[in-house]
Amino acid sequence: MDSIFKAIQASAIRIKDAIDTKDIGYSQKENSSGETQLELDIKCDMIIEEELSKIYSVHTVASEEKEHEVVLHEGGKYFIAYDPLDGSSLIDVNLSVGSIFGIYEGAFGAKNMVASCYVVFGPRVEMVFAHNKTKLHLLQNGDFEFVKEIRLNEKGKLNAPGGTQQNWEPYHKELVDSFFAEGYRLRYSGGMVPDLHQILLKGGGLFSYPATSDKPEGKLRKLFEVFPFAFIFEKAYGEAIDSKNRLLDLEHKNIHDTSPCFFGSKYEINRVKESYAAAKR
Ligand code: FDP
Repeated sequence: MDSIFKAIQASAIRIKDAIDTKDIGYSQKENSSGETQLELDIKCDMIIEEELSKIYSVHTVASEEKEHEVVLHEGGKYFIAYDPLDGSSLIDVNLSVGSIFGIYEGAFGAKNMVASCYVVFGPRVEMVFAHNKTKLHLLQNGDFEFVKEIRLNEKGKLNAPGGTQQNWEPYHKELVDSFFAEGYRLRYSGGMVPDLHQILLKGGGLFSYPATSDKPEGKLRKLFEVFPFAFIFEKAYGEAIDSKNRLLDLEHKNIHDTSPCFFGSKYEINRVKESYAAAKR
């Protein structure tokens, strides 16, 4: 596991350099979700695959930017799903972006997740790695240094509601509004990594990306985004559900499957469960 952690750190340093210096123009290609890829998306994907291919314990990788999985070492035991540059549409306006990694043992699947990690590329580069605990590291002078363990409070103050409001179910809008009525503050940049990072570091709150009329299965991808963050939130004493079920109990059929998702501290997640259960009764 330590060698994987080091390979992710090496990728992060190279990605930071690519973000700072490389062309961010659109390529002629689309990813499997039908989004036009940036040259930078492709570059970051390549960097991560190169770094992970140096680690013999990595059996297979799956990338949000690739249609199919790639077998790296038949004898390895880890299956790593990664989103090389999440929120890359925010690059041209210079908002924070991130890379996300889900580390599975034996095969891809929520029940096989053994660790997860993300890197935020903001004014500073930070890495959060969850194995037994959720730990924050900061890139300083070319090295990632441990900063602290991340622990959520029982209740937070931030509300990050994703998805197009026009397409929300009325009961979802009521739920979001009820948090604002309780004094919660809106914090939403449109990048999953910085939005969830903010909730983790400010002690709690709610990030939601619900089922909507145009996206009944949600937008965010299970293996690359939803399961890794679910693991991180649980190890930080928070919770992560699809409105009813624990995200890490969900199955997937295709590596690019999506799910509605809610991440937060215990108080907010209980409120989500109660209001969705009442709406569906
Ligand atoms: P993006 O499309 O810019 O890559 O992963 C998809 C994602 O960003 C997440 O980072 C983000 O939380 C979400 O989409 C934002 O979606 P909305 O614009 O629909 O809120």
